[in-house]
Amino acid sequence: MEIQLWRSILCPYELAVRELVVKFNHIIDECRDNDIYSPIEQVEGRVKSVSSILEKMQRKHIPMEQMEEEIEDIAGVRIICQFEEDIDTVVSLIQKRTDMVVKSEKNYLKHIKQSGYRSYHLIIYYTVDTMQGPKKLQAEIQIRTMAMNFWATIEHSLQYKYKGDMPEHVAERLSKAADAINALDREMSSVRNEIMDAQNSSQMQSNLVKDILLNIENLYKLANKREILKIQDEFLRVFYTKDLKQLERFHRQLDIISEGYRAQAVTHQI
Ligand code: 0O2
Repeated sequence: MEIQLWRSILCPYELAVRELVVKFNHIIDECRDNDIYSPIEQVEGRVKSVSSILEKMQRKHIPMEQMEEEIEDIAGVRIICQFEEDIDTVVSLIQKRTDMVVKSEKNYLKHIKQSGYRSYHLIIYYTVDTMQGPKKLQAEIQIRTMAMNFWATIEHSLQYKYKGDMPEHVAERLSKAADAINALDREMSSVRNEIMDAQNSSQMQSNLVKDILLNIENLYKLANKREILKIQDEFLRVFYTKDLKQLERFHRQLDIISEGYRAQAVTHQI
């Protein structure tokens, strides 16, 4: 196949990966804006390299004309979660979406691969709009925890190094490392609620501070400087107490004060 043809075949897959990464990152943003814990920690995407596609076609005896149907992971997105429990949440989020249709699922958490590999895979149909019109294509979504990702990244590099012929002693050490990763995920899950609480509080605090500062900034146009300085001092005092409840109370009070000033400004205009 000519290089030019590869480019035009892979171009819609580039678009699909970019769109999917934006969409999954948007879930993180939505959660942050609403002070909700995000089941997604990080999103990565890639289009499979031509050499990797060719290698897979040779290994699986796939003819060129069936490449797009048979190679399901030309577009690949990886979703990294903090905890194993988050993986199920992300899977149901994807299943419920109207812009992605699940073709198949592989649960390597329940059926751990012999190498020790753990991850949840979904093959989806996704439609992109190109200059030639809509194109429905397939994409693979891998969902795993940070710990699983750490192991898989290293194991993948070693597989590449040994070209599928990994020495027994290396495979054995990787298998032991996979057990340790599994234990780590379980251990982290046992303190999940505490970690989530801490992260939610920190996100809540940062959203409150953002709101309060915006409110104070707006007051500069309406209130006198002395009053604003007093509010600022009070904000700093409350902030340094590190007490979220006090910060919430201050936020509510500031809202009432701002509302009063806004009403006064409207009355003056009339
Ligand atoms: P890359 O470089 O990640 O794009 P297969 O027959 O195993 O090649 P299949 O049946 O199409 O692939 O699907 P499967 O088993 O779900 O694996 C697809 C992808 O999952 C692989 O892509 C890897 O990314 C990942 N994966 C599967 N098994 C392992 C494993 O044992 N270790 C690691 N590190 N990753 C794994 P590719 O094709 O390898 O390419």
